[in-house]
Amino acid sequence: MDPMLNIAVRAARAAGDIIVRAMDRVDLLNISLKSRNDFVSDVDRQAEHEIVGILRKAYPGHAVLGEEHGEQGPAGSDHVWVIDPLDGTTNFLHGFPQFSVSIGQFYRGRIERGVVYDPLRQELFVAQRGAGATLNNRRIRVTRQKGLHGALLGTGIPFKDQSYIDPYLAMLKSLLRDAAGIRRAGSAALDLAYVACGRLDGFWEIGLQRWDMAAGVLLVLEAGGLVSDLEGGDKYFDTGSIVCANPKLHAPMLELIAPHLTDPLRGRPTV
Ligand code: 2AM
Ligand code: CA
Repeated sequence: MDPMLNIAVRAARAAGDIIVRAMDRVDLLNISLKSRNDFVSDVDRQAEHEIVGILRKAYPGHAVLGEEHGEQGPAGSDHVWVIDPLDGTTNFLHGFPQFSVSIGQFYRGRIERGVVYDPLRQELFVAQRGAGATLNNRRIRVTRQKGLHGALLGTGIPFKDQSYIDPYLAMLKSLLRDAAGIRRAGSAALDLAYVACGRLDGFWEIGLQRWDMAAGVLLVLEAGGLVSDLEGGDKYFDTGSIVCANPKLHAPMLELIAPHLTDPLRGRPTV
């Protein structure tokens, strides 16, 4: 395996071990609120500390951007690791078994490597630009689902700023008319991984952070899918809004989303 991916996988598994070990003592954890409905626990911080330690030891010249500790390492490095130590913290704190570790590696601003790890199911999703995407070492691909009829979609419901709830619900209403079903599982990184491996036909969400998306975006692209912002452009990392699906389903999803776009949604909503 590519040496950088190898390190990323080791770091993701180490963080996953910390998370799983903590699962049966969630009631003893120190939990605080970062902002409305946005929780963080000791486990998030410990898992991030572990990942950063492994990455920085292997690559002291690389920078790291983590959800909990922000930026570390040399400023201006060409290599930046973008990590979410526990994606789906709310699920984790409720014992709802859907969360993941997400590690993406950028070179000169472009995502090159991505690892999403589900420590409960021990499912390891890995992607490298130009080299495809795998789940537990087996090649994965997006589905061939042609349109919305019969499609299974994933999404995220805005949880912070309620002012986005109306346009979001209008989108949801349009999409669920034809879809076979819509799931809100609570870990954006895993949702993206599920699109990549064909468990979901498509996914959209507004107000994500770079660390929620980085690795998952590359998984979808390398599995043959399309990724865009709500308007079909490539500003998903800047706007935090994302639509992804197999190439045949992506345009029909954008078409149903377009009538409900408001000006704030074209920018960077903090949902
Ligand atoms: P997090 O657990 O790393 O914060 C799904 O909507 C995404 O939003 C998840 O990737 C999750 O990442 C983030 N999120 C933060 N707070 C949330 C909440 N209260 N409910 C659902 N998702 C939340
Ligand atoms: Ca996250």
